[in-house]
Amino acid sequence: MVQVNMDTKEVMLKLVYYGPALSGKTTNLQQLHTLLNPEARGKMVSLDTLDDRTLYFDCLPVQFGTESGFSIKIKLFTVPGQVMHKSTRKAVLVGADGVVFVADSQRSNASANAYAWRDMEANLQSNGIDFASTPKVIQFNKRDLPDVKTLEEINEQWGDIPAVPAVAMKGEGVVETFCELLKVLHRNLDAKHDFSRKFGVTEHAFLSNLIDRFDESAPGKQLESA
Ligand SMILES: Nc1nc2c(ncn2[C@@H]2O[C@H](COP(=O)(O)OP(=O)(O)OP(=O)(O)O)[C@@H](O)[C@H]2O)c(=O)[nH]1
Ligand SMILES: [Mg+2]
Repeated sequence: MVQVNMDTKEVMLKLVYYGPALSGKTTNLQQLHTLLNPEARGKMVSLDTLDDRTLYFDCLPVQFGTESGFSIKIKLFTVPGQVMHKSTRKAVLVGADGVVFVADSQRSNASANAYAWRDMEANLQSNGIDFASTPKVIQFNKRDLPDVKTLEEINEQWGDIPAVPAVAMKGEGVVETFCELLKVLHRNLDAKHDFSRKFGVTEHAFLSNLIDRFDESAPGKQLESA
């Protein structure tokens, strides 16, 4: 869980976007790549098929500094959602510090979401990562499509786990989802390393440093900085 190197003042995080096939995991990383300032992100690598289905993973490095001199280095990954890529999904989850579960909000996708959720839980556990304490956020994507579950239904079903509605294709909810996971992760760092007190990186400082790296026009930026 969460590597902190005190000598170099670096925090290294691996975050994985998980979910059923075609839910929009790759789209989330593509949007983050577009919305982040070039100095805050590296090259996005996608290992996919000719028709853009993820075959192994996508990877996007994100990096930002804090006033107290810490460098936060994040590697974002996606898994391939198609059922047949089970062993690849497990391999991508190795060493994950947090997950975004990208669900497809359409009612017709409810069982695919549930299957992928159980698959994620099993793969985390078999990698020796405790599912219950893993920081996680659910994104309910594709809110633009007809016959999607209402937000009330979603809250009722998914309880305490933070849920963010999104239209990833348009960039809506993408920044919010990422920031929500980092909030949960900061709390984790606090619990483990007493991060805020020892190193002067409060939750607000942590998030505002990240939000500053997004383009002015990024959906969610104004909301988050308010
Ligand atoms: N209508 C709609 N389509 C979306 C949205 N987000 C993504 N899509 C589309 O859904 C399709 C699949 O998106 P991807 O991001 O490739 O899905 P994925 O989860 O990476 O799929 P796999 O790699 O196969 O697991 C693409 O055609 C996207 O343009 C959305 O918010 N609304
Ligand atoms: Mg993909």
